[in-house]
Amino acid sequence: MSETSQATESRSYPPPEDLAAQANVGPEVYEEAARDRLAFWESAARRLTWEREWDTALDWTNPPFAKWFVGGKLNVAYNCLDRHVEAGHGDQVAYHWEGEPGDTRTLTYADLKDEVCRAANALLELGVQAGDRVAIYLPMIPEAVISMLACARIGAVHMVVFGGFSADALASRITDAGAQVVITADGGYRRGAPSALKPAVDDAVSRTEGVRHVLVVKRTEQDVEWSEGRDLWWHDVVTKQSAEHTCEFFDAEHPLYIMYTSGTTAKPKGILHTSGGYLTQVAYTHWATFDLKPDRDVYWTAADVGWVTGHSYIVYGPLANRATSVMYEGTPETPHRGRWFELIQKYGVTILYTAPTVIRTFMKWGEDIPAGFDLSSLRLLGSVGEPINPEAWSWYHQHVGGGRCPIVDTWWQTETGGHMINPLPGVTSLVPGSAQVPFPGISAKVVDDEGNELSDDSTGLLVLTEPWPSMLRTIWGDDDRYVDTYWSRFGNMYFAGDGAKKDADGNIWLLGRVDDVMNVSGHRISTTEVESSLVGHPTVAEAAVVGASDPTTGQGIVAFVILRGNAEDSGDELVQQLKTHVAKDIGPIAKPRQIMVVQELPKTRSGKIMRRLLRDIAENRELGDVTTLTDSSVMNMIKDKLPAAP
Ligand code: 6R9
Repeated sequence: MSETSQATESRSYPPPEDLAAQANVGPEVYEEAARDRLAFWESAARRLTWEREWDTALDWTNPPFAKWFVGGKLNVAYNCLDRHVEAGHGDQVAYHWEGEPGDTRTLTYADLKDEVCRAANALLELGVQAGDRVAIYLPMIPEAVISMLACARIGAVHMVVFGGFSADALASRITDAGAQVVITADGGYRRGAPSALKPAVDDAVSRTEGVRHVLVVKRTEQDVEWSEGRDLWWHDVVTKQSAEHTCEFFDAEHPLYIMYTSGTTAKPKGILHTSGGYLTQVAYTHWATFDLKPDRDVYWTAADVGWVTGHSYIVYGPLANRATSVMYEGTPETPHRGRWFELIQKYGVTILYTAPTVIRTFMKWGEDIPAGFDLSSLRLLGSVGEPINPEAWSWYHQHVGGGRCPIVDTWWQTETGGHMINPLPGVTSLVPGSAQVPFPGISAKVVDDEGNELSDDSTGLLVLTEPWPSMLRTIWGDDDRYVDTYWSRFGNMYFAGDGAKKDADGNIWLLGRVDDVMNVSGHRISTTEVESSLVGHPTVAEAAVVGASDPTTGQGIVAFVILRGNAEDSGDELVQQLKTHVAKDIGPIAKPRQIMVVQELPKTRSGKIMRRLLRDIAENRELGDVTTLTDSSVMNMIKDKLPAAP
């Protein structure tokens, strides 16, 4: 198949008839939301249980500081657990949890409620009060979810740090958030071996002030250093608590969590989310985008809770909707490359949500692996984190979804809290590679540098023109930076930082971060487009493209590619072939100056390629901050392979 770059993508997949006939939402939601956006979000909020209903849906009198559902009171954990147990669903499985070594735990809604109440009582005993910050640095074990909900239950603000991040990254976040308690584990399992967490916490806490207690879950039984008085075992402190806890109800705008965004810029930003609007939008989008049927579906977000995707679509959305979920601790290749497919088969997963980077990895490993498992339970697939290249879309559609499952490509951000641009599976005809249309009740546009709306495939900037319920409320401790970063460029519109274009059918194509747009001899070329073209070549599994400064053209295109499992690296010949392929696909101006075949690419927890580091390499610079890489050794591997720059 050669017509796979975004420029030429023209396939369209209408919704499967049986799905459309029973879908949770139909085309009417777009009309309802267009008629009265606030009334639409109010009806979405009524899917939750409120102790007191709000007086005002939206207070936007002090933009860009939004308040949603003003006057309303609710408890987020109550909405995720107690109300389902009270309605007679206590025996329903909330999580089928699977550890990397193959150990399992099944938590029903009643079990989870009990565990959360115990943890809430323990936090109270440790002196944690509503509004206090609690850092969570755990592997993908049930205690991660339990800790988050225990905080929510007592009104404490959680701040989850991805377990793969360094002590440095943890220390700066603990300091910035002012956390008083850290919840961690001795370690977790990663690639077949126990990987320690506690030493990083000891290191981080020694460099910060204000941490009174470190609560430690025993997971791997590794030896740990112990600071008497400060450190406490989870099994000593939590397990003995009562499973009764009467929850308090908090204002809709009570802070729920802080999540630091991945280090694609200098100092990480503490994105603040609050309770009522956030839960409204994540619950509603989870239900509508994935057509979730709580009595039938087995839902799996295969991602880490340390990423916003885990917060919204492993924890809050699925639990608010009473979903049965799968949660998996480890990596896709442990103990073998079919592990995910084995889990889909074992639990009868019906909905799978993951990132394009994983799909491209599966492509590299070859389609024989998914073909070895029974994946017939799947009925819907989702994608998040990056544009999904049409080639990867087709592979996912065919080799995972058996050609029958719609793929919902969801564009959103840590800052937006929930889905913003995506198709609806019972309504939208899918166009591979495009996230397509704003979610009902969301207003998005593509504009030029002056803020004028663009259409017809002109490349511009994505903006959101109206406030939405799950929007960030500020950057923790830095209102000015919030205004500067997101609202100063266009005044009254939210600047997302993504390049985008809108086609004649109204579909929005995301083109990567604005700083990923290259300027070659005065032409704006998106890294995403060149990457998509490369991945469209039969030998390439994954590609990362950066613009490196060039004395003649301003910037020159430098590509790093990973080959598919069955492709042969014929050296120069292959590189020439790939250059010609891109030139034919997009145009001679997009022909890469240099292409390097590598084994791995530097990625963040969410699978985003850290192009900043590749640019450092392409321009022969010292490497910048690598604290948010999942594996910092890949940079040395790439450097070692490097020919001298031309
Ligand atoms: C949820 C999440 C946000 C950035 C965002 C954009 C990119 C996410 C995407 C996508 C194209 C999609 N992004 N989903 N680009 N299509 N479906 O990823 O949050 O980690 O904060 O990243 O990710 O560039 O601006 P976060």
